[in-house]
Amino acid sequence: MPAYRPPRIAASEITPKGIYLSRRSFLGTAAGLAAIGLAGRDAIAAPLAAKPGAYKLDEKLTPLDAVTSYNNFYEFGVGKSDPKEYSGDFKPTPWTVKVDGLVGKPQEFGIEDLLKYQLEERTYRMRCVEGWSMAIPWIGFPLATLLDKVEPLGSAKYVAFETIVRPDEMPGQRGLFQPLKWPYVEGLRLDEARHPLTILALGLYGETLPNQNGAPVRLVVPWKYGFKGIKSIVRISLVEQQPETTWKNSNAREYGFYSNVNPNVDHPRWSQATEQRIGEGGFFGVENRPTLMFNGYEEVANLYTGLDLKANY
Ligand SMILES: Nc1nc2c(c(=O)[nH]1)N[C@H]1C(S)=C(S)[C@@H](COP(=O)(O)O)O[C@H]1N2
Ligand SMILES: [Mo]
Repeated sequence: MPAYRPPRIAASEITPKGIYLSRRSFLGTAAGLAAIGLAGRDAIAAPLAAKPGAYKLDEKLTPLDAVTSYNNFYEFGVGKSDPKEYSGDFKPTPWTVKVDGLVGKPQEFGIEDLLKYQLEERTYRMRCVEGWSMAIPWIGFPLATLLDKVEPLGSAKYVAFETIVRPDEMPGQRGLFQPLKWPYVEGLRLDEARHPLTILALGLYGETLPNQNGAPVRLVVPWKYGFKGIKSIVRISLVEQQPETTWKNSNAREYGFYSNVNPNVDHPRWSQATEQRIGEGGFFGVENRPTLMFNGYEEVANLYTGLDLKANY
């Protein structure tokens, strides 16, 4: 989310170069794994087994090549190709996630610990506030599973998340131009955090997360704009007050705490009524498709009963 209306996405920028997988059933096969190896060798570390989850999409998957080369991850630079290009020095292992705050049992979790939870593959529709979208087969587990382990206290009302600060490995965190204040922080209301759709992702497309997608662990909240999906998480804190969030801190008029996908509430500088699905549109460019309320995940509507979604954007 730069401070200007992003340019229309050039078809040349998003046209998949290699093989892409349009059927998830292909993934389990040897040919599927070989194809992933060819398309994403540079970006992806290791296969990650997961049971097929209940959340599937009857939509074409966004090609792996686009998922791993058209990113927002300002710690590696503000350009869409920067995260892939400049995340090669980032070391996602070893890693621990500290879970603390208003909990009965604060704990530190290694990635090995998180990998023991029942991992599911879930294909989610993803919508960036800038107007582009993807359909991504994530691998992860419900955030609620982790929250249960630490036993939140009754006084906990929100969950705060924090990304790592590592200027030595993240070129966007060093140098003269610092687009954001570090660490990148995000937050959810506790009931949003516990919603079964909210996951911590450890992989995508049958493999562990590439650095540019938030290795080794990131948040995925499919009914909210993409910036809620904080990457490379090192700390999760249960708190009483609404936590600070990076984009609201950066520009509160344009970005709010809730950030629910809502075609009826425009960004001050552009409409949110339609979106461009990355990898679609063929030679002549990208087609617009309508953006759906809550990104199509209407089962979350009851979380917001009585809340004015125009005022609470
Ligand atoms: N730490 C951190 N997390 C982040 C961002 C970032 O700049 N830093 N960008 C956000 C934005 S704006 C989007 S759209 C998604 C993009 O996720 P993807 O690159 O895996 O598609 O990551 C989100 N998480
Ligand atoms: Mo975004």
